[in-house]
Amino acid sequence: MEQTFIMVKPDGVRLCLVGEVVGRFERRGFTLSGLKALRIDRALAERHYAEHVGKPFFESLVSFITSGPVVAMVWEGRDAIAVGRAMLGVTDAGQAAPGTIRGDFSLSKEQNIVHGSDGPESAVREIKLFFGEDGLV
Ligand code: IDP
Ligand code: MG
Repeated sequence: MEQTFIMVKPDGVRLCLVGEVVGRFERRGFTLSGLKALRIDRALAERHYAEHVGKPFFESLVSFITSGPVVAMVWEGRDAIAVGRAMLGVTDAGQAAPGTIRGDFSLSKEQNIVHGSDGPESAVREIKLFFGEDGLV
C-alpha cells in the first residue's frame, strides 16, 4: 500500500475545511495513518519547498505557508499519491476542475487549500520531514 503526504494549508484551516478534506480522503477509501496540527516556520518551509527556493513567488509562498496553523496528514491506500493529486486538482485553483478540492474551494494560484506529494520520492521525503524521527517537528 502506498502512502502520501497531504496537508491542509493555512487558508484551508482558516476556511474551516479540515473536516472537508479529511472526509473526502476517508470516503474515497484511504486510511489515515498520521495527523498533526502545527505552525510551519521559515526553516521548515525552505525544506518542504526546497525545489522552489529562489523562484519569484517563493517569499510570498513562505509568508503564506507560515501565516497560520496547517494540518499535516499521511494517507495510505492504492495509488494514494496519484489519486491524492487528482483529488486536489491542478496547482492554479482557478484552473482546477470542479469536484476537486482546489476546484471547489479556491480561485488562487497560491492560496490553494491543500498540498499533496507529487511522486514517491517526495512522499517519502515529506512524510519524514513532518513525521519522521529525522524531521524538524
Ligand atoms: P503543487 O502544490 O500543485 O505541487 P508546486 O508547483 O509544487 O504546486 O508549487 C507549490 C506551491 O507554491 C503551490 O501549491 C502554490 O501554493 C505555490 N505556487 C506555485 N506556483 C505559484 C505561482 O506562480 N505564484 C504563486 N504561488 C505559486
Ligand atoms: Mg509541488
